[in-house]
Amino acid sequence: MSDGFPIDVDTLGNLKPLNQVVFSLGSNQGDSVEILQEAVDRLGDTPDLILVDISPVYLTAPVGNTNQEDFFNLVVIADSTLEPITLLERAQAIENALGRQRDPHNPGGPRTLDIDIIVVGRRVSQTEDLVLPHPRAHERAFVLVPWLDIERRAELPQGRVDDLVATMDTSGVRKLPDVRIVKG
Ligand code: PH2
Ligand code: MG
Ligand code: MG
Repeated sequence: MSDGFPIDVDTLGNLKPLNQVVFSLGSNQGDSVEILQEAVDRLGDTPDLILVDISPVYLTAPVGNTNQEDFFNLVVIADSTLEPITLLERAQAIENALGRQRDPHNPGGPRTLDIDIIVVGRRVSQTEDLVLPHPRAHERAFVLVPWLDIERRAELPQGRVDDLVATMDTSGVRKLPDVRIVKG
């Protein structure tokens, strides 16, 4: 090639695939809206990760351990070249920085912040630390309803998210039209 930039094999060798990453965020302790905004800001500050879309915020009845406050939940879509394990480490670092206490006796109990990774592109993972796609996302209205708001064609191995939502009880999730979490 006589003009333009030469293509350098070292550069090509370092290219990493860009994946769509779907996060589910939840909080039912502390000032949840402020905590969720801070969490989204910190996700957006992550190198090699770009925020694409943020869902509306929902107030949701607790699933599992029902003896706790309602949750504020939302879904964040990003593009990233980071490995799933790196995304998990980042999510946990943000949880910890924003005051997450882990009670081993009550793992499903109240939390200031929970950041779960729902999918990383079409990557599958079955490690002790991370299962992808998230093994319970397909049955959780507090994940699927906000996700569908920002991605009408979302899919999981169990089916299209719109079909999954159509057959589930969504009475426990209420959109909060006056609450907005925004890109920083
Ligand atoms: N998270 C859980 C368990 N139950 N229920 C709702 N409504 N929202 C959550 O984010 C949630 C839950 C475990 O992380
Ligand atoms: Mg969770
Ligand atoms: Mg979690």
